[in-house]
Amino acid sequence: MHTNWYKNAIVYQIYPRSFKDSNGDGFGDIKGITSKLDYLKELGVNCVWLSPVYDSPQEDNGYDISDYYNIYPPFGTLDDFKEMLSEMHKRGIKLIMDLVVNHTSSEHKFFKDAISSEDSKYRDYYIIKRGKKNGQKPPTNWGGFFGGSTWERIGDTDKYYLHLFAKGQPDLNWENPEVRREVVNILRYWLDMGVDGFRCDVINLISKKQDFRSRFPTIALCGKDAFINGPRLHEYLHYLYTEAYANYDTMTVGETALSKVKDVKKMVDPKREELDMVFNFDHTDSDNFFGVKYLYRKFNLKRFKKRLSKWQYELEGCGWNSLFIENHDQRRSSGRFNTRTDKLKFVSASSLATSYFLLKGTPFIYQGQEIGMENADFNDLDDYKDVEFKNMSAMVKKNFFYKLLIGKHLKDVARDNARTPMQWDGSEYAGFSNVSPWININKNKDYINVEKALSDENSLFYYYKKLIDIRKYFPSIIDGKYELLLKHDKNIFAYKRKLDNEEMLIISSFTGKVIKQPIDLAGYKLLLSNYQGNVNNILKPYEARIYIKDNK
Ligand code: ISL
Repeated sequence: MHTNWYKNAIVYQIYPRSFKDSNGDGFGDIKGITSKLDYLKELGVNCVWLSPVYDSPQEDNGYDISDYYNIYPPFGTLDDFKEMLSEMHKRGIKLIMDLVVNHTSSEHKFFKDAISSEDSKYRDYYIIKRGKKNGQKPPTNWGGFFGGSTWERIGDTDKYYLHLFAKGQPDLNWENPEVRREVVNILRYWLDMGVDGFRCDVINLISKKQDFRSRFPTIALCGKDAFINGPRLHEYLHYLYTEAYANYDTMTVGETALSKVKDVKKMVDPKREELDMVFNFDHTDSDNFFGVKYLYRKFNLKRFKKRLSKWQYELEGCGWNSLFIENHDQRRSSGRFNTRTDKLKFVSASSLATSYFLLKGTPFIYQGQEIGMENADFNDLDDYKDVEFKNMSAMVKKNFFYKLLIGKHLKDVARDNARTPMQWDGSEYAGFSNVSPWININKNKDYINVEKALSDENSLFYYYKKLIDIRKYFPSIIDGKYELLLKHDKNIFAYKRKLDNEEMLIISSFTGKVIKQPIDLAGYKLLLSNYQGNVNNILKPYEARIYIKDNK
């Protein structure tokens, strides 16, 4: 029943509210996605990860679910969903959905019932504790992912509910077996409909230490040892596997921010039957301190390589990696990781793409990444809509210490940077919609758009397409061992992938300068480069090359 198709998957992430609006309300929808499947087919991906489309009050753009069995009406209907799924399958594209089960929305009927009375059948579905000082103070000093306390008082009672994210995202109590059973029902419902797997949102947070006591104060995420990689996490993951995934040919990828490789090894060891792979953020955090994106730190290639390589080496033979440089929570990679938005844009973006795409694991492309979409960079702070941004800006306004520490970078790291509408063409609303959309379109839509990319055979789009072809063709890219070269070089990311006689050599320059190319290329044949006319011992600005050698 269970195959390893996830190893051959090339995944495209769709953030539905910003992908394509089909009915002129300025908001992306499911029919819009269906209308663009031929575009995905042309790119060559064979799987889509769809960010949440379930019914939701949208406080956190759908990561706050009020009904797991229905679609948010502005996205369309269940019939639209089934049609999209069948059109994907016709094109050989699988679909993994976002599974958000660390928390529900506060509008979910279970939560509404739970807080309506101490005797509610659903009271124990959530984490509700008595506050300190007769309910005047929260039960603990824990700090949440979007800033502020993790506790919200229930009316004027002395009780508080736990929410690691926004107030409208109460955490579920996984200690309660009925909660776990309900999650299995949700999984089976979508799997029975034909969905191929799940991206499991913040799945490393579902098990909490049960002491519920305060911790030594820290600037961010105080108390995190109580909720990251909790004591029963592996047990819960295995339960979902045996009760749901085992009966279907699924792919699962868990989001595990701030988990360490040693914790993840157990989650992705196939023998333990938990998850197929996880998203870790060590490499995307290489331009900040302590995994806190507001604490900006200059990008450093050695650190980036070291972090990626650590996961490559540590999971070799015992688990699988996911590979990504963008998603809906990260700012755009264009202009990040030493890449450029000037005339070196194409070479720098394609060099970065080469470096991550041919590592061992399943690659993900976030919508718009393939055409080099850039940060929103709005002038007016009111144009940012994200709940995280609003909470953090409010904190910065209120607190001088925060202003000093993080105020400067708020806009650079805003999640809306990657959430502006997909730029299909250069028309007034970028071909996304025929009315003004829910969030502004990037000013650069005239020259960065799909229509332009498709009409230029040297575009980033076609470069990604070639990388995808290479992944599909050469077995060493799927199963070959990884070997980092030039570990101490601060400008070049180079590595080998080896399987039996087949050996691939990948070289990516991360600098705008012309530099020496130090690797002996004897016996290698050039497969792809982002320049024409390569000179063996010289690398042009951001030059990338992929070589093959047959050791027979
Ligand atoms: O975006 C982040 C910080 O800016 C991350 O810490 C993020 O909150 C974390 O990776 C969890 O993300 C996921 O769960 C959140 C949701 O807001 C994100 O969009 C989702 O990817 C809560 O469901």
